[in-house]
This record gives sequence, C-alpha cells and structure tokens, in this order.
Amino acid sequence: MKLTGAQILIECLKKEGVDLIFGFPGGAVIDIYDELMKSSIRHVLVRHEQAAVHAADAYARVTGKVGVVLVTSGPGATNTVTGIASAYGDSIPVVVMTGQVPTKLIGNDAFQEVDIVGITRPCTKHNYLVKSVKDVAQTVREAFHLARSGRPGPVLMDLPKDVMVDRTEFKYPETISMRTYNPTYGAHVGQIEKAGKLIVQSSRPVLYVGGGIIASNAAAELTGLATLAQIPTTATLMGLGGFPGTHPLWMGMLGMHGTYCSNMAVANCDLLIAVGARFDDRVTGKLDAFASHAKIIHIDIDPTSISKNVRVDVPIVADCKNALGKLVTFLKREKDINWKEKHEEWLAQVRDWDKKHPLSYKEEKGVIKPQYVVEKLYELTKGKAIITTEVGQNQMWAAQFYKFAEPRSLMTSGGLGVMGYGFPAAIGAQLAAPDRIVIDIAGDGSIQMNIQEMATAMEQRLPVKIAILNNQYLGMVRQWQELFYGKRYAATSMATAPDFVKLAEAYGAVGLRATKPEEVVPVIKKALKTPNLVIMEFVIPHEEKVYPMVPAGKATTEMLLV
Ligand SMILES: Cc1ncc(C[n+]2csc(CCOP(=O)(O)OP(=O)(O)O)c2C)c(N)n1
Repeated sequence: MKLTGAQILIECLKKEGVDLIFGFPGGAVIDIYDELMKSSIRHVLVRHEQAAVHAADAYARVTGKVGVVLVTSGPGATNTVTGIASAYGDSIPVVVMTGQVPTKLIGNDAFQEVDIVGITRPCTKHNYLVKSVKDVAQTVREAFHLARSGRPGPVLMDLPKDVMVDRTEFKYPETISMRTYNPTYGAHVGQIEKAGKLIVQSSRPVLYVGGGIIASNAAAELTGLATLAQIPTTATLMGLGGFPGTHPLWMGMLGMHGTYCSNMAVANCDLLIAVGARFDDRVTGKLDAFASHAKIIHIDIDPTSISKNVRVDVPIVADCKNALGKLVTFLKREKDINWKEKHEEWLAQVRDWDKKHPLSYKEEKGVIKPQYVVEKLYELTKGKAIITTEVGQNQMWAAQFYKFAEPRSLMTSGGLGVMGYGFPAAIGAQLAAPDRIVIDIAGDGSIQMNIQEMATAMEQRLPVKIAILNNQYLGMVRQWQELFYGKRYAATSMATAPDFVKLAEAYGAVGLRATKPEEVVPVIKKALKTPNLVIMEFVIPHEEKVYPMVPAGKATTEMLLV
C-alpha cells in the first residue's frame, strides 16, 4: 500500500521510538500535523519555536534519547536557529523537522520560504533537504542515527509540502551504513597503555571532565578511575553531575568562575587527563599558562577536537565509557602501587588550596544573597532536583552552589550561552521526568526571553518551579562593566520589568516573592509543596558579583577572589 510522505514520516518516527514532539504548526506542515494528530505520539505546543528546541534539548539530556521538533517553513524555521546552535554547542542529540514550500517553488522567494538548510549548515551536525517522497524513510533513519551516534548533535530535515503529500511504498531501512561516517567507540589498546603508564608515572595528576562524560554515561567508570588511582577531579560547566559533588576527590568546577582549588590544581599538575571536554576558552583562560607543566591525555569521541586548542601527548579517540573502563582495567594490574600513599602529598596540597579559598560569599544583614538562595534550594531538595539555568550570574551561582550528585541533573546552555534556555528546558526536563522536582534558576533578564512558555507549562500541567534571582540588571554584563568599564552601566538596567508575582497569576500559576533573608526558606518550602507552576522571585542586591573570576585573557591562576 502506498503512503503519503507525511504518513511515512510518522511511521518512521514511531520506529525510532519517538513518543514526544515539541512544535508549532503552520501552512507548510499542516499535512504532517494532520497525521501526527492521528498517531500515538504526544505533541507539546510551545508558544515560540526557539522554546521547542530548548525543550527537546533538555528532554534529550534527561532521557538520553533524541529530542524531536516540528515547525513550519520560513519564520518557524528561522526561530529554531538559536536552539539548534545551542544544541550544537553542547553536543545534544536533537532532530528538527522544518516545513518547506513545494519543491517547484524553492528558490523563487515564495511566501514563507527560507533556505534553512543553508542557514543551519554551520550549526548542525548534518542537514537534509528531502526532495522526493522516496527519500523520506532513508533520511529519517540517517538523521536519527547521526543525531545520537558518535559525538551527538542536532540534525535538521527540511520537508517540502508536496513531498509530504506525494505517495510511495513504505519500507523502513532496518540497517544503516553511511560510508563516510564511522565513529570510533573502542579505545585503542596501545593508547590506553601509554595513558596508563603516564598515570603510573605521574605524581600530581588531575582529571578534567566535560559533557562527554554525561553523553556517554561514563560516570561510574570516572568515579572508578578517580577513586582507584586517587586522582582529584574537576569538571566544566557541562560536566557537572558527572562526578558526585560531595565526593572527597571533587574540587569543584574549573575555569573563569571555577574554584581556586581546581584552577590551582590544573596549573600545577604534572598530568592532565581530559575526558569528554574540549578545552574551551572559558576553561583554559590564557592558553600558554594552562596546565603548562603537564603531560596531557585527551579522551574524546570526536577526533577533530583533539589537539585543536591545546597540544595533547596521548590522544584517545573513543567513547569515554569504553576508554575509562579500559584504563581502570589497566591500572588494576598495578598491584604494587599504593595510590593513597603515592598521591598523599598532592592531595594534601589540593585540600590546602580548597581550605584557603573555598567557594564563599559575604553575608549582609537584611539582604538576600543569591548564593544563599541556591544553597537553600540545594538543601530543601536534598540535592535531588533537576536544575536548569538561564545564562549569566544565575547560571554560575547555580553551578557553584548546587552540589550536583548525578549526571543528567543540570541542564544549561554551556557552549552558546543562550539567555532564555532555562525555562523551556525545564519544560522539556519535567516532561522527561514527571516525578522529579524541576527548578529553573533564572535571572530577571533571561527569564523575560522565553516567559511566554508559561502558557505551555500551564497547558501541559507541569509543576515547574522558576527561581528568579532579581538584581534588576543584566547582572553578568553589569559585573564586567563594574570591574572593567568604570561602572558605566550601558544598557544593562532591567528596572522596567513586569511584576513577576502578578505575571504568574495572570497565567494561572502561583507567584511568591521574598525580599528578606528570613523569607527565603518559607518561599522555597511553599513552592515545593505547590503542585502547580510557580514563580519564586528573590530580590537580591543590584551589585552582587560572581567570584572567583578570571578576567578575560588572564591566566586561570590570576583569579579575583571574594
Ligand atoms: C540571547 C542572549 N543575548 C545576550 C546575551 C549576553 N549576556 C550574557 S549574560 C547576560 C546578562 C543576563 O542577565 P540576567 O538574565 O538578568 O542574569 P544575571 O546575570 O543577572 O543573573 C547577557 C545580556 C546572551 N548570553 N544571550
């Protein structure tokens, strides 16, 4: 029996295990929506297409599955670009389906036509313009394979209207082979041996892990390696949760707003073991001062990220889980080594750095400190919430003061740094984990970028909690203006803002506000008890800063401290 392109598309999605799609309709995708409605796949109608991609991105992060988006052509498609670029920056598997004008109109400046394949080429892992109904099944198969395999990432399929109406026989390709695409999962034995020997030889090793540790579900292997060989461990923003935040070998995040301890340890180590991390400039600071005394082992599934920013001594192109597992096996053979004794001095030094300058903040009477709010959120959720963040100071305070115990518990736009990510991400996360507490830690600026999604959360009955740290500024930019631009606060005031409590109520949600420190705990407790969408607004000082801070272009040892 012949099926239409739209019917084939839905059948393929089902074969790929898709049970949820985030989207927003339009003329070019009416045929797909018509079929979607008849299927068992759940559709979540967002209020802006950017939010659909962020929600799908967080859904993917929580579940480990591919997040899926459906939008119309032209403006629907262009509205997804920020979300796609964010997923690309963070290597998150997302498949975005965009409607397109009929094939015979492509290139004619037709109504609602854009070249979304051209626009998204630099920010997708791959993208497709599907020109014939005969290609639909194969394209879907490839798109999902590409999105989830190797280094994951967003893939876009542009679907012209006539292709969705045309008919052909449906046959799903059960196997897939892409001649030029074969990610390497297994770590090379020789390289593992070289790496293992370096670990044995080193006396001041550090583990530096990134988002790859979470993408490859390698947390257990990482903890295994760290504890076996007694290696102090740090992570990027994207790697948080990959190593337990309360573990004695945990040093906290590194980089621009990382801990003194982590940055000093990296600067002084003799061996840096980088796992699923890519030496981002927010991590390295001034490059020639980064781990300058160290040999470097780099484990990454993506060969192109090896020796890209920092020269590496032992490259291991592999899945992190596989490589770490093999390293542990190698090191277990070294029965004569007493690792505790071997690294005693180094670990004492690390603990000393931590003691000297732990993460801290100055308390002030009668004033709500944002760090205090995050600490209380941590305590009252027992560290078990899924936290999403917006971008700016709120993101850094969340990263510093919520001790993430498990992978897939922090969702943040790390690579692109998108204001407006956190709330739609919280929606995606809550749909993925209906029984978990999901909190978006937000700035007053960022939350206004996708606040319209309150309607989506209400419609889906999602009890997401939004914690707005309201400093009435675009705080992170204001901090730079204060420190490096003579306090000239150009265009960073957010003094004109909605009454967030009333805004919550206008959407049918619950609004709570704390203006004094003693109100923080009652507000959080009340929010956690409320089975509805809640905005908690915490009025914080205008000029609170995130510390430590490495000024741009400086070495990570040149931190400004509290
Ligand atoms: C879409 C977007 N536009 C601009 C920026 C630049 N930017 C980075 S942080 C920041 C300030 C964020 O302010 P707010 O959300 O109030 O958070 P705060 O830093 O005060 O916690 C800005 C404007 C960005 N990251 N994303």
